[in-house]
Amino acid sequence: MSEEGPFRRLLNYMRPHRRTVRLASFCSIFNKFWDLAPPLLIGLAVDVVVLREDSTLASVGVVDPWHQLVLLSVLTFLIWGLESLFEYFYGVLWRNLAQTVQHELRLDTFDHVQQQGMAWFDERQKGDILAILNDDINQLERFLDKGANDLLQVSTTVIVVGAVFLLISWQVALFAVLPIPLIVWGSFRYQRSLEPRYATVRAAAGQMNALLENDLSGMATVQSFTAEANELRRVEALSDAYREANREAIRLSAAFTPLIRMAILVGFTATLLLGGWFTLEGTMAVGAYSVLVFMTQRLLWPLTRLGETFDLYQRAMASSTRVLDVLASPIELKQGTFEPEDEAEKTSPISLSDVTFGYPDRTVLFDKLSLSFEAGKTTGVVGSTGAGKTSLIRLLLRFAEPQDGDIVWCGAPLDTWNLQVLRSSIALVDQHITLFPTTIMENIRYGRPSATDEEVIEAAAVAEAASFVRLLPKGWETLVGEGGHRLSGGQRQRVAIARAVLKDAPLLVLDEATSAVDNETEAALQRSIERISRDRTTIVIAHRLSTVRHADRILVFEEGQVVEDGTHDSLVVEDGVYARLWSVQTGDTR
Ligand code: DCP
Ligand code: MG
Repeated sequence: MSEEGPFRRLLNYMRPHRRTVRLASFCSIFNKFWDLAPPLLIGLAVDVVVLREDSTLASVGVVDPWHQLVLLSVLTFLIWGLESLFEYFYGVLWRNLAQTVQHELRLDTFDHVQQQGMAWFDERQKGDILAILNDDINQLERFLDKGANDLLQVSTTVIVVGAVFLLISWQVALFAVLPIPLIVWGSFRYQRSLEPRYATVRAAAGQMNALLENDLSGMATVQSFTAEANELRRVEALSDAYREANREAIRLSAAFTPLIRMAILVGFTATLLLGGWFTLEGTMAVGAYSVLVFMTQRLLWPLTRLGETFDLYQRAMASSTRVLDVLASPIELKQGTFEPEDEAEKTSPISLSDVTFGYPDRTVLFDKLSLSFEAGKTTGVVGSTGAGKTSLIRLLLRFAEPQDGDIVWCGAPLDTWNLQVLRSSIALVDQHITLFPTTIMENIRYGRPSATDEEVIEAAAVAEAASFVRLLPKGWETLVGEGGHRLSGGQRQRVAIARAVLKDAPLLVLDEATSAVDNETEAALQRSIERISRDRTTIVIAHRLSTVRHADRILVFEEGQVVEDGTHDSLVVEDGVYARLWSVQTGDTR
């Protein structure tokens, strides 16, 4: 959280647009300026017909009343023309600025979010981030579209009308502007108390979004447990919390306009009575009196709309706090500069020495773990669920950072690497596969966007995917649906393997990559993987031991420690954890 107020922060963010803001403000102010002129024209017209040759206009040289009226008409045309012109300009400027700022803010925020480490995402809910990127940014857009102009115009009105009153009669002006300090003071107080209420509203909206997102992506689970009623209740509770939060804000917000109207009434009545009295006494011209009466009208209406504008402002500030907080959240992942020489990754082992790591609020997972993945060889990693196999891979990709110890590849600790170079050197088939809602062809091409169709098909053949793709009615152009849900688990895995194969990186990591395919396909895949992992550093994580059987070396993990290390043959003979697992899987239950 920043110490600065949200408005300051927003202005800072909008600094590059300050010229446009200035120009738009100028147009808003001048539009109001001309908009306030008609009461003056009416005053002058009354003045002409009442006083004729002694009118105000006569005193500037136009003596003939007819000439005065013609002059007034010309002025009217001019002023209305100017008013319309400035209205057009401020409309175009503010509205386009609102579009530009929301566009840039969305891109900046998303760019910033994409640079965050996985720990940042672990702490947050996707739906809430989504609400920030959509709703909150739109809220800001609405304020810039309309609210900024409203605030400027109300201020202009108060100043111009105040000045005119003062020129005509300081006594009347005194009474007319009397309520204004009260209104300003009240507005600030009101604004202050509205601020936390709208912060609550935005937080509630984020919570609700997060639940909706969860429910929608887990709809199959919801339905299979017939938990629809339950979920509806949970959504209802959060939606109700949102409504309540808004109700709190509305209670205050709705009282504002009537209160201001009452305050203004005092000023209006004072003008009416006092001005009328002066006119009757003959100390004030009839024209001046009509200006006063019309002007108080002009003052009255915009001020009553101030409530609405402050409301918009306060909502926008609550939203901009949320957006700017995300933008200000530090990127904890430090970028290094190291880039290996050509081919160095292919000949250098990856060594972990005394690596200590634990997730936040969990017990330590790796305690002084030391091991090394030999270059150009295939290392199998097995072990019970929760032993830390996937976490080890997360450390290699720097999705998580060790609290102590070093991981060195190509002679450089991973945290000194250029992050993009490091990650492009690793082709990962994740345990939880994400496919994108596009065609199979494009999903595989994600591994290397420059690849030709032929290269994509070749990679698919290596991953044993080509055969099933050809049988699909739309073949390579088949849409896989959100997350790849329109493919079977095993098909999804093969598309993911093809994607990693196409990436052709020096380190290949397969985390339970073939767990969902049948034995026959797995055997075929095994042969392909053996071919592509030749002379490539490969890490294969699997529960099915046949998957790692032919690895050059197998590491057995238990609770974050390597408890056994050797080839399949040596481990089977050793009669330890691995031998026991092997006998279970081969059906030999001694
Ligand atoms: N863990 C955590 N926070 C995360 C990920 C994991 O606290 N963001 C915990 C859960 C486990 C431990 O870390 O207790 C190790 O998890 P792994 O995913 O590394 O375990 P495996 O990959 O070995 O298990 P599996 O075989 O089930 O994939
Ligand atoms: Mg795992």
